Amino acid sequence: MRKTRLLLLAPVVLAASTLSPAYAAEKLTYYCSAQEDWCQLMATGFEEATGIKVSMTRKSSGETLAQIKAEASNPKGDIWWGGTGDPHLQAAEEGLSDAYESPLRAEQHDWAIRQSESASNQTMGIYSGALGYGYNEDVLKANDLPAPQCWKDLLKPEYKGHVQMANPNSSGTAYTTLATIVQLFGEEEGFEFMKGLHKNINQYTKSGSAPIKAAARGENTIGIVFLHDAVKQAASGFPIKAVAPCEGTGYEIGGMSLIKGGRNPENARKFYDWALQADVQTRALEVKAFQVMSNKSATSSPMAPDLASIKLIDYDFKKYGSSAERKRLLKKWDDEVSVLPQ
Ligand code: S7P
Repeated sequence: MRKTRLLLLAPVVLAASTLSPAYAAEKLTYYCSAQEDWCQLMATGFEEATGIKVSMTRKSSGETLAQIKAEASNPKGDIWWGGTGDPHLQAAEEGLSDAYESPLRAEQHDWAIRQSESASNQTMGIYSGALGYGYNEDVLKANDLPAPQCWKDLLKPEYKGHVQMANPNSSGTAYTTLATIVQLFGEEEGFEFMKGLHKNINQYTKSGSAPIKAAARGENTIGIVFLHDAVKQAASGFPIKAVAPCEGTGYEIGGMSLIKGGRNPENARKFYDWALQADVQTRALEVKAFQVMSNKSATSSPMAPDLASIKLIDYDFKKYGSSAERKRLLKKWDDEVSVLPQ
């Protein structure tokens, strides 16, 4: 009889503790769209630094945006860290993120602050990196293929079945590719390029870095990815060569946003400030993440792609990160490119 009463009381006690501020102060629900190992390093680093328990979900940039939208009436996440800036800008425009100005702001590069200002401080630039592709030198040689150097080389018939990229709906990397090609060649020629490329694609993956990981394993030849993701594979000992395409290329400003209506807003701001520190950003090198970090004092590796030596386009983040343009381009790609026979 006594036992039953105790059991009945237990859920009540649990519910009360869930609501108590002391309990809430120890949690953070963290959505991450960078590479899994970097996401994990940030989660454990923050837990060690603060004692706050982190619950992490890793998904690609487009997928995370879709999840935050789906949860908007009952938000589950507190902070979204990493992933390309365009979907973070779209989240800001759609009122899914909160404005915040960190005390660490003055330590950040101008490009990171500009990204934030362009979205009324509802997102923040945390790293930058150029788009391009990488190929497996051994697989290329084994197939007697020439080394590609330009975007347009990827349209050549000899590369049929040798090129892989992600699906731009799920992947921020692939959406950056689509927006880059449109900005580089104009919309009409850009879509002709995407249709020509489609003929050579062996698979559209869900995650942006999957094509270069497959190339590293020898299961693919050329992967369209951010250059730092190709360099990561080379630095891990795989025969991967990174290519900054001869015509010029786009780039990303990776984002961080506070999720509107998150249950632990104070802890989310703690994470935000912590993630902007130079020493925290320098730790990216431990997992071979070779982006240019937003904090001006973060250390970069000599292996990191040198953005100053790459022909970068003036990527229009405002336009291509806007909700209407991103939706329009993705629909057009779905309707006119992905449905074509290969
Ligand atoms: O951390 C590496 C990186 O390439 O991953 C992010 C990427 O958007 C995540 O993958 P998806 O393409 O699948 O969204 C980039 O922001 C980042 O540089």
